[in-house]
Amino acid sequence: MSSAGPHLSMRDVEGMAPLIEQVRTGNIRAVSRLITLFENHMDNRRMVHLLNSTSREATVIGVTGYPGAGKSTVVNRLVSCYRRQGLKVGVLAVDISSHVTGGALLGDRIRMQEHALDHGVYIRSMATRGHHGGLARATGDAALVLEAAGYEVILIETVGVGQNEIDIVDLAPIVVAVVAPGLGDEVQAMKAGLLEVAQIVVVNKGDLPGTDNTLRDLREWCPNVLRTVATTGEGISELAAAILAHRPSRDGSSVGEVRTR
Ligand SMILES: Nc1nc2c(ncn2[C@@H]2O[C@H](COP(=O)(O)OP(=O)(O)O)[C@@H](O)[C@H]2O)c(=O)[nH]1
Ligand SMILES: [Mg+2]
Repeated sequence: MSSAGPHLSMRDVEGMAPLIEQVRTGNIRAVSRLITLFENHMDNRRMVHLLNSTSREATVIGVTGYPGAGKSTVVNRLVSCYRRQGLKVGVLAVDISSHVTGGALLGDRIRMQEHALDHGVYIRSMATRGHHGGLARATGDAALVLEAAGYEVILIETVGVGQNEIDIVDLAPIVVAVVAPGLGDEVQAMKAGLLEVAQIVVVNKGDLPGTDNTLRDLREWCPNVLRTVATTGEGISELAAAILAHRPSRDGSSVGEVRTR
């Protein structure tokens, strides 16, 4: 591709047809290349139109919550669970402040190693480039690429609920909020925000003291509160089933597309 600017010419986009064809066959290198193109040419809507015409149906799940709540551990377990059901799974780990969470991401990579040789799993971290809206768009575009490549479940991990959160509700029709017990005031403070975005609330680290209190507390606010111990896998198959049960019916809009409000 000749153009290096943010905008691609029509010729550039037409020249990508073979790449998109490879994506459709599930070619992992083509998937990576196309996601990188989206990251580098965020403003270009033409590529999205090309992809839209090739999209299938994926279940896109947002997983959000404070750092350390256990999101990555839960996601890793969900990947195994959906793989056992024979589903192809994509993971997009949205890294909003890489300088702070660099260590955590490294840990994530090590944890995800068990899926490294599984061709039914695609894992990618999406790093901040420019403003949050751009990151949200690139992540939505990446979800579209994965969907076109035949991934049936797409998990988007993002830090929240706070100011830095990308608008996960715009990307994922199902949002799972992960909290750890004993957060006290933190849980109180995030309750309202949680319930605004999450269909399912997970109290992870259910092996720790304070779990029952946190569960009771959250159940007064939200009908779907589950307990997990992601380190052992306890409660994960129930969570996986609850997520699929909450899959919204199709309204014709494309999954992963950033909706405008
Ligand atoms: N005790 C306990 N620790 C957990 C559980 N789930 C995750 N952890 C640990 O909590 C830490 C943070 O987990 P991580 O998945 O990276 O959290 P994230 O920042 O939300 O993605 C790691 O050391 C995990 O091993 C759990 O169910 N129980
Ligand atoms: Mg994480």
